[in-house]
Amino acid sequence: MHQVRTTCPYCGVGCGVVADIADGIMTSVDGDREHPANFGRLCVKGSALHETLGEPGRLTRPRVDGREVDWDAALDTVAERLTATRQAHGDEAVAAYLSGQLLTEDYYVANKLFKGFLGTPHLDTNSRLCMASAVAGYKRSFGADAVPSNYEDLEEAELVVLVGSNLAWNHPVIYQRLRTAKARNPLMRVVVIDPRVTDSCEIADLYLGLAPGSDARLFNGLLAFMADKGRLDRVYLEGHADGLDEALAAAREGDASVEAVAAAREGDASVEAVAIDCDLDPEALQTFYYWFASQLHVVTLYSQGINQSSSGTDKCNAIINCHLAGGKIGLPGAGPFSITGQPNAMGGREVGGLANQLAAHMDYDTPGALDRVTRFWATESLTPTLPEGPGHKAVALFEAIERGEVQALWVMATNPAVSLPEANRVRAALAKCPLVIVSECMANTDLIAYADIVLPASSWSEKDGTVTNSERCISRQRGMLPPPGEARHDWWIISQVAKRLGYGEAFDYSHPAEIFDEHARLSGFENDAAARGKGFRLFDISGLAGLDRDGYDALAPIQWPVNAAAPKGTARLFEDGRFATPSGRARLLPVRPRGPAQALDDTRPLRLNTGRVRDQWHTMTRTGRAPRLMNHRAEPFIEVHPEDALAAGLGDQQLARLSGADGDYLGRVRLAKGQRRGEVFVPMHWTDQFSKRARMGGLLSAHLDPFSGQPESKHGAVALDPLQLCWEATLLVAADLTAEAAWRDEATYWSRIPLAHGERWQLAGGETDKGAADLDDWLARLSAWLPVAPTLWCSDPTSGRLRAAGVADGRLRWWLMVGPPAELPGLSWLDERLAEAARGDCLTDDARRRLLAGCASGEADAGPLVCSCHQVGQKSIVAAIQDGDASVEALGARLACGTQCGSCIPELKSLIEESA
Ligand SMILES: Nc1nc2c(c(=O)[nH]1)N[C@H]1C(S)=C(S)[C@@H](COP(=O)(O)OP(=O)(O)OC[C@H]3O[C@@H](n4cnc5c(=O)[nH]c(N)nc54)[C@H](O)[C@@H]3O)O[C@H]1N2
Ligand SMILES: Nc1nc2c(c(=O)[nH]1)N[C@H]1C(S)=C(S)[C@@H](COP(=O)(O)OP(=O)(O)OC[C@H]3O[C@@H](n4cnc5c(=O)[nH]c(N)nc54)[C@H](O)[C@@H]3O)O[C@H]1N2
Ligand code: SF4
Ligand SMILES: [Mo]
Repeated sequence: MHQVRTTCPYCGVGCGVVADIADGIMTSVDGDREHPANFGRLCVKGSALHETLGEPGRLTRPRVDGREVDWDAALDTVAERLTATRQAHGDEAVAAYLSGQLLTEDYYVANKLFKGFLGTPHLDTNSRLCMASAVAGYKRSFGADAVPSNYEDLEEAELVVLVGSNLAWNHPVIYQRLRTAKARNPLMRVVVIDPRVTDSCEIADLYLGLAPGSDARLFNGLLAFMADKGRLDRVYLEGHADGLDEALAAAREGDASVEAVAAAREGDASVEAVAIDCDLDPEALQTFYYWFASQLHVVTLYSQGINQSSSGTDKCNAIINCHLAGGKIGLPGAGPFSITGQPNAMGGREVGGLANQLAAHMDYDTPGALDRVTRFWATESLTPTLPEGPGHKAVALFEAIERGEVQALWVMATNPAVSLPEANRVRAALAKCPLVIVSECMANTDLIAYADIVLPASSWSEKDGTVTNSERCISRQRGMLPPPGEARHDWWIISQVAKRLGYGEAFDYSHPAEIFDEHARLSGFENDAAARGKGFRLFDISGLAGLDRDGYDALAPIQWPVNAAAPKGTARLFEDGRFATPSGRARLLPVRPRGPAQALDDTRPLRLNTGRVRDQWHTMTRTGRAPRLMNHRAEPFIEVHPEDALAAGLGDQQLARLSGADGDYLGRVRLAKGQRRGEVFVPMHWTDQFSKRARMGGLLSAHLDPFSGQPESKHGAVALDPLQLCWEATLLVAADLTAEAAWRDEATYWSRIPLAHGERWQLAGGETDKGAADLDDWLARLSAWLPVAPTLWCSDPTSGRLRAAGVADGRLRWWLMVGPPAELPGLSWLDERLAEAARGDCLTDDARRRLLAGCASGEADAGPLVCSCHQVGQKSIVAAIQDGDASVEALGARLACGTQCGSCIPELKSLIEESA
């Protein structure tokens, strides 16, 4: 057995991971105690990494037009078809759509090929849906896309403001660090600003449940408050920042567009007026304003509740304004901190992966950039030359495909068929596009159905490269296992295509270390700190240029800039009050708040909020493979305020339909008191691979921020209605019987939930059927669905309940219960019977009886998983609380829940509260 240090491939915290490898298999993972992001901690997704690996479900062979081919044929075809498209329709008919989940080296090579050699500006990334507004906001204020703060600043702050971030679920290790710091420093305060009560509120001293989209008004109000109370830092402003007067004038203008406002309040920035516009209690708002205004050490941490908005850039600047105005930046424990989502969102920004960027923090309009990059890449003699201006941003790119202007698209490591707004329209555009190339690790994704050419990529644990986390820290991901089948590294695939296009010399890489070296050299190329405004870039890692393979392999985590002036990296930016603008001074921006772009009306009266759940990662291609991550939220859901549910005729756990601009969504209602009235929340994770119709991308119209082009994914408009159903059923099937899944076609609703030894399907249907009580109907249905006919069954026609099982050679093959899932007997007990069957063991007589009768009370289903680390379900926890264990510590002592990664502690606390 040996150990390899690497970096987690999920969120932007960028935790160091130590993986144990034995006989070519990763047997376990642990947090790296020496990594500065996590110091040994991991969250539940990180600690389940080894459970998501393995060949089943992976793409292992290249495919062209549905046929498996060898690599030579696949690469030749890519090159031929790209060339044909360019010849027929011009260079700009070719485009790429990349991802913050590519490694920096993959990203660099793709950007170089498309922008540098194919001469098309149309290369964008899913960071457009994620960080684009934060990038634009930083650039407008600081002159560079640079996150000033770091994780330690969060721990050292006296006030931490979480705005539009559910840190507890989405950056769990940083949340745990903050929680620990707060326990150590009783004076530290935490404020959560989010329309929805989230688990992050567990450590909040103050929660502001504002009207969706009203954040700019709130921070404008704060700026006016600081001015009114004499809390501006005049000395800092004089020395280091411009634009206060304009920003303050705009802040005082008030706002008439936020939807909670009944009457326009032009010219009123009093706390009361702002509170009305944001639909907040004035006293609570005033408290926040006092805390912020009177405290120097404030970190405002913001994420998608700010960025994913049609005025996201302005919202970022409204926050940054307050920090600049109070001098709360460039100090330990202070700064406006945009936390990144994807593991390498930051690396993508560094190489220039956004369509408005060229390379290495140079934009098209950066003085001298085009010429400099042309010389660095030695493309002077090429036709075409480098594009001269920005390309299409993500949403516009798919519109260009729809119009037929872009005829060839190469997608790498992202799933636009799910994650873009108007996802059904995106699908139609993809279906129409003459050439769609998809580089992907997994065999079944919604996007692959639209691909003409499928290229199998290596994945985490197989590939080598670097990622940059939220605090500008560059860490190594290290390869330790061979890719399955013929899967290859992304950088290799791109370089091979480049060679076939005739650019062999410029893409003659044999290892990612060489690419990293080139990237590091470009960052420092003609990058003179003395020449601010004349091509100076803050992003400079020239100090890492020239690393040989061993040096690269041994690279320890380090924060950029890394150069001659800062050979050990830079923990915090702007400590000297010098910014990256031509004048060296930061800018406050005038912000005029705008509410959500999507209007509500009688047909779609509810505000749609979308986001993440604790145990899933995006489209679930990896986390969906770990059964223990599937049970926290097993099915697609809709969180609704109890009174809105009542008005719609819906109860908890009932199935319902949301109808939106571009499609609908079927999910199970979760009554949520923390949800505001008139608003619903759905997860972004489910795809056609896991449920019949639960893709949130089809609910949203594309409303874009004018500066960043980022779509407004947080403020849709929907209608909520019950699903009219006659039956609901739970079907458990052995893994080898799931391929056909004939029950899919008959169900109005289905959800697939992988188990350790098979699959669980939640089914519902019969909108026009006569119902579930008829036993003959069910037996016929089951015989049509499954190769093993029902062998055991029992039914209660009066209540419409049925239990049945298929047993072959004495072994359990499937099990069915008609009735709502709330009545499930022990799922893990049933899964264990499937495990027995897989081992060839027969059912005992006792087990046969229990299959029909349900389980003894001790084995009843433990309910939805709360603690994923120790597999503790909600029902067991509630039982323990009722038994007297009414504290997190007591529950931990009895059931072990909450004792490992700590992510479920907020949920434990709310269960204790609810039970009380
Ligand atoms: N478990 C898990 N963790 C992840 C990911 C994942 O898929 N799963 N993805 C990663 C990625 S790529 C990203 S970008 C990050 C995202 O991390 P977050 O930004 O924390 O994630 P979201 O859940 O999308 O949205 C955050 C919050 O914004 C709130 N919000 C909605 N509208 C508004 C508003 O108008 N104002 C305010 N103030 N808040 C609002 C939502 O209610 C939600 O609680 O997470 C990363 N971490
Ligand atoms: N409504 C709504 N929409 C949203 C959001 C929201 O909050 N609400 N959030 C947005 C945000 S912030 C984000 S980041 C996006 C995320 O959305 P996507 O990027 O579309 O989702 P992922 O599932 O992360 O897609 C990554 C794909 O790359 C594959 N992959 C993984 N590693 C590799 C690799 O090394 N190489 C290759 N070639 N493939 C690989 C995975 O199997 C997966 O299919 O969604 C956005 N869309
Ligand atoms: S916090 Fe993020 S980076 Fe750390 S283990 Fe969890 S998912 Fe991975
Ligand atoms: Mo993201």
